[in-house]
Amino acid sequence: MIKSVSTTPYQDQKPGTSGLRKKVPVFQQPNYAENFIQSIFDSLEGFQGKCLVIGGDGRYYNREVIQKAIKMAAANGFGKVIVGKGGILSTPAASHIIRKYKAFGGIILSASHNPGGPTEDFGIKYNISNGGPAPEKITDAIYARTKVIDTYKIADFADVNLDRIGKDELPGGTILSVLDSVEDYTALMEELFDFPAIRNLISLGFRIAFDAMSAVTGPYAKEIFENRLGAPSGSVRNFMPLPDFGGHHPDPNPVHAKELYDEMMGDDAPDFGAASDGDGDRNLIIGRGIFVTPSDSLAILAANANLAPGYSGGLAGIARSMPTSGAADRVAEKRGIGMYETPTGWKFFGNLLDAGMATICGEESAGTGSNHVREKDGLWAVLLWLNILAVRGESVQEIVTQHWQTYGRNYYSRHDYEGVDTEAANGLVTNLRSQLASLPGQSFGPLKVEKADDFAYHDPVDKSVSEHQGIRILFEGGSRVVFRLSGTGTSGATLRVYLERFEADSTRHNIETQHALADIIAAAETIADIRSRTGRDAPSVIT
Ligand code: G16
Repeated sequence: MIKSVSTTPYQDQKPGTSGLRKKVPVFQQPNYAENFIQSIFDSLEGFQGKCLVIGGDGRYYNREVIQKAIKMAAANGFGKVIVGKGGILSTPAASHIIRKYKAFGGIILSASHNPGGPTEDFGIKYNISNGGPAPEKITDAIYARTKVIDTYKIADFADVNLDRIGKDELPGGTILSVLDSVEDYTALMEELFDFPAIRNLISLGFRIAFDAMSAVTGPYAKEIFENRLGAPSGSVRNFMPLPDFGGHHPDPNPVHAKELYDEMMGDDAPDFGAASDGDGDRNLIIGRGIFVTPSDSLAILAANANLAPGYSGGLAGIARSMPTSGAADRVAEKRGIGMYETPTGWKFFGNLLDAGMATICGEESAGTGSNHVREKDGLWAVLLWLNILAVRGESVQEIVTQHWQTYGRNYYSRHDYEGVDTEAANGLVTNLRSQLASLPGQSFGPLKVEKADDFAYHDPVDKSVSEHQGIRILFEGGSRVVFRLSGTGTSGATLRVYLERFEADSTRHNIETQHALADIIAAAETIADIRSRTGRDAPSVIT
């Protein structure tokens, strides 16, 4: 039986960089999740009888919302619902399942790298039939709908069994299929990468340490690294997905994966360290004694991708988000392939990938991926690194150093000021905007501003325009600082300050990063007045 339930709208359901993210108690308000899910369905056309994929990263409240989403999908007329076993799908696996089973779209429940638990974060996002996050046109329509919604539809049947793999017909006729995506995902990875070469490398004693951060990639990583590639048991750590990620931030960076980082910097470090985040789309790459920045990782993967079977024909082009360093641009230039600069948010890569203009994409926020799915993919990045290491037979350190010698080094760092008062953060951005016209020509220490703007993206495929995507201050000589407010935080505002300096001279490639960027850090402070406006003496996180 289908029920139509009266509801009242919430005014705060605007999707951010990647869907709607809020604290769990916000999602637990009456009809909060239902309103948003119905608003998604109300913004779509033509899904009657079609298939919807539903899965999440297993965080606290995942199971409850999955049950609601299944009942609402059935009531709204979807003919089939595919759900991950236990309600769990990593974000890249969800993208793959949508594509493989030609679904109409998918609902992904995740707040990515944000902490989980009864008072922590939760999120819902919608992905379209190409497997990628809905473009702004759709997220804008969803938001508009949330503001006026007055009813939602839900089927009145008992909770379904999410733990039994197989198919069932739900009352009303919708087919429910529960599957274990590890098999499908692993098969895709085996097509792209030279598993025998990696297995051989590992059999020769190459040691890997993968930290699943008590999050969704654990079962995938165990299967791939230990069972298929032969890494000794224990190579994959924290592999049991937990609803609160063991109380940690499942954010793969040197700060939140500190134990792994310290081990990789210590004596007797493994050869290769890596981690992934809450929903499996981000990655951290560390060699023995060297952390690889996500921007460098993108450039190195793009320069060497042809060593993996899935990319042996070369790349059509590379895309990166605007705040990501220009390291990949140098690779694209040398190879004579397309280079695209998009706003922050994986959704902006979808059109370029669908049009065959870009093959590999990446972001400074630890996301890298390719045209194999339409999400960034943590394990994919780790496997491409392993494939390159297996073929080249060199260490991470050697590969990175040689890359810098060939292309120059883009020193790069991001300073985050988290939980800043929203008004203060907005004031800081407004103040920066008001300076854009007067900054060019001004000097800050040794740096002279060449150009300053508020980044706007003109999508070359659908011609849509996205404005106000970050304040860029470009200095003569190629250094720059970018300021933007995060679109994924759930408390107050997070100011992100992205700092970059290019160094061609290889005798100057071993400077400590913060030291190498000191002039730019000082200029950023003077221009934006960060300390007095945020009331903070220092960033909360430096990566
Ligand atoms: C999401 C988006 C990414 C973006 C990141 C950070 O990642 O998919 O494209 O780079 O947020 O965004 P912001 O700087 O606005 O916080 P994830 O891994 O959180 O889904």
